[in-house]
Amino acid sequence: MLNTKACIVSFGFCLTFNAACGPSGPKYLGDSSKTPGNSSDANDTAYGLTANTVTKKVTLKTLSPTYFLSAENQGGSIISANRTAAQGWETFDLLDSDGGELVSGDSVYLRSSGGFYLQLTGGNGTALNISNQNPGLWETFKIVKQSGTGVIQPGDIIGLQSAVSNLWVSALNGGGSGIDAHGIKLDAWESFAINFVSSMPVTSNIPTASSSSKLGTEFAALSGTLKGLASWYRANASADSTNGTGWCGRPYTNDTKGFAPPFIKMSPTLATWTSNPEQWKKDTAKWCGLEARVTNPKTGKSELLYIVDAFEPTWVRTEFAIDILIGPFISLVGNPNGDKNVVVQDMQWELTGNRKLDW
Ligand SMILES: [Ca+2]
Repeated sequence: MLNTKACIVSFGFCLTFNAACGPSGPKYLGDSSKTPGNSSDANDTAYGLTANTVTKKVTLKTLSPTYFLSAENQGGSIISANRTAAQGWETFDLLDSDGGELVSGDSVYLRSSGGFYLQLTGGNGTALNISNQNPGLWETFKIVKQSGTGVIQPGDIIGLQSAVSNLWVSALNGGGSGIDAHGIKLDAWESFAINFVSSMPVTSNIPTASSSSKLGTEFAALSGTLKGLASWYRANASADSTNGTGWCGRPYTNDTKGFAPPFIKMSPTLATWTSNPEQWKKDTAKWCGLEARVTNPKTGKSELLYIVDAFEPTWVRTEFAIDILIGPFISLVGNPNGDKNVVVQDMQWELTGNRKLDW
């Protein structure tokens, strides 16, 4: 929540910028007919999505040092290899063009959570961005196992080879900063461990726990059952300072099983998306996606909700107040019919120790 408009405005600008001003040449490797992102290029149609295309959610991690690939702001601009934890921006749709099993040698597209495809750009012919929404030849990569052949399994080491240049996606210095596609073979910097999010347990880096004390000392202040005022908000309403994307970086709807704890709990440094996005992301990396059992003390009704957003300090009346998306709020409390005075004074919430990687 807070004011995400600035971010999204600039995000929109990026999108416009890339669509209008994206690289239009020079062409690469003697190919005189291909323009990045131009889906009307004749040969692009051979690389488009087909009825058979199968999509898997994946994370990709460099090997040494280990960092996750991340689409900044969920796509629309740059992609880097500098995140230590996988959340929404680090989770990609891998589109297996011919469907069936994902096997070594398949043509794939990598799409960010915001719907943007990894793309080889023009210019020097090795730059990558993740800002185009129309998959074509310049967005096509061959996924290849580092060793062996056949079906790609979770944890396999793979490389991504551009269909345009035949060069390999490469993490600069092996990980920790940017990526490009300058690799001439599938070497160490071109190697990524692939994992399929759907095949991962919901719980990942945080152990399953019946008590949130198992979350670690950094969560000590939020262990056990907390009580606070619970209010409601809509996912995309200017009156609620929302625009359809939470501060955890993912789009949501009124029916998302999500809530926002107080901003101050999530960012002790008081970084915001607007003031310091990098610090904000660091601060909230441990919060976004955490699962909580939220219980209405009046009815005993409870729901498992996930942290998807931050609760604007101005409106936080009690230390453990939470703001709940309207859909689950209706389930827990009933329909407030637009009345912001409909709140629950002592809503109970307890972190379960599970985390949903989507957030
Ligand atoms: Ca396939």
